[in-house]
Amino acid sequence: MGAGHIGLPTACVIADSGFQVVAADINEKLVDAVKKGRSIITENCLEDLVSKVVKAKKLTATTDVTSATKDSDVVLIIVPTPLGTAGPDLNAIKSAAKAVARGLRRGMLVVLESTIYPEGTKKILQPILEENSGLRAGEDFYLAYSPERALPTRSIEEIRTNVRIVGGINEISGKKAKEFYGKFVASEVLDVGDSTTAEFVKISENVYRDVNIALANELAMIAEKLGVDIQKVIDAANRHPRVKIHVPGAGVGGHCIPKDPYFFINKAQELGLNVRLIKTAREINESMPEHVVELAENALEKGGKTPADSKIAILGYAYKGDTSDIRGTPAERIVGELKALGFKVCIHDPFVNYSNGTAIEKDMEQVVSGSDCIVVVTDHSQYRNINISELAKKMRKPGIVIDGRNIFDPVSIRKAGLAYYGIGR
Ligand code: SAJ
Repeated sequence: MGAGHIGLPTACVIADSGFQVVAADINEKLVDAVKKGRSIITENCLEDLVSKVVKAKKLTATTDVTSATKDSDVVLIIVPTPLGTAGPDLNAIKSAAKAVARGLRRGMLVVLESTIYPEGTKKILQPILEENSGLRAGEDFYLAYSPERALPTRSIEEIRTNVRIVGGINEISGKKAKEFYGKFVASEVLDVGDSTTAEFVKISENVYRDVNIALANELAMIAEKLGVDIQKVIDAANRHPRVKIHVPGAGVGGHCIPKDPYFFINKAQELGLNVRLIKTAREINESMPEHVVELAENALEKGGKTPADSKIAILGYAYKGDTSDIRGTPAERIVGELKALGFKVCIHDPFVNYSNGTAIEKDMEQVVSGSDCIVVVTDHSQYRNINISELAKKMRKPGIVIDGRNIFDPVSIRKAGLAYYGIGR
């Protein structure tokens, strides 16, 4: 249930391992594309795999979740839990659960893969399934949690090869889930003993990343003031066998890392706890787009430019390199704030075609030509190979580079006659 960014690659991997799979989704466009052996989800190798398993008649698609459930032995719920005003929004899980419950039969296994609050499988999902089916979880049907942990751009490979975490609402449910995932996961399937622990694992992983990126960003702020290059510091510090400092940058985007900390923040509040570190990390990372705007604004002012006579070229709109995914991208805020300040902004991205009414160009030369300032927002591979001296020729004086992903060598940029500002360098 749910044939989106993770659901569809998962359906394909399972179908490719020999199971008969039906991808059920409320989005007709998505379902129609799958029926034709195509994908409207962009993910490496996905198009080919959808086509292969549909041709082999191993994967079909439907918008009728209840009948898809009736025809199945295992149901995986893989729907989004986007950040709403009061925290992560669980409505998709709840409505999927109702539709699944109406098709539930004895002996089936239901697994939730979407990120949810700790205790969510037992306290949110289980009652909906039981009330709408009249069956008892853990007795009449089995219920487990197994977080999807695949990195967008490498989803197919990671669904197949990452260690798979499972936890049941009772022992037999965990055992059934482990047995199922063991049929197509190439590495270990780790039963952590219960669904709440499995939920906790998933949120912890993304919080770990958020807090570590925030630390890198905070160190970068100190380095910037001291005139120290944070990348030199990180490269040297990471030679220590027990240190792994993350990469400071223009902001943390995507649909997981900026949202998942709120599962802990809200749950902790309910438990009477104040999780200061997790909240502060969010604040630091959320402030980074604004910092990038300030760097550009200050550098242009120093160069004697006003917003009215400045053109800014944004390189990259996606939330991370080499993807067209713009969910939660820091670029949206950077562009919005620069425009609000009165700057003329042009955007280049090799993969992204649109953004809320703003044209995104594919021709980098056109975007960069005549600009006073370049702001790198996304670390697309192609930007790392830019010919700096050619770039300098196309820009207007004074020529400023704001490197929001620390992908350039400051020395070569300055040698080319451009001013360089990175995050912490
Ligand atoms: N970023 C930094 N500095 C870093 C690393 C990343 O600023 O050192 C930024 C990136 O530019 C990007 C954002 O963070 O804007 C997130 O990118 P990401 O590649 O780190 O993570 P996601 O959101 O694409 O995928 C994460 C993954 N989680 C972990 O690595 C712990 C993935 O495995 C999960 O499946 C996914 O979240 C999810 O669905 O939860």
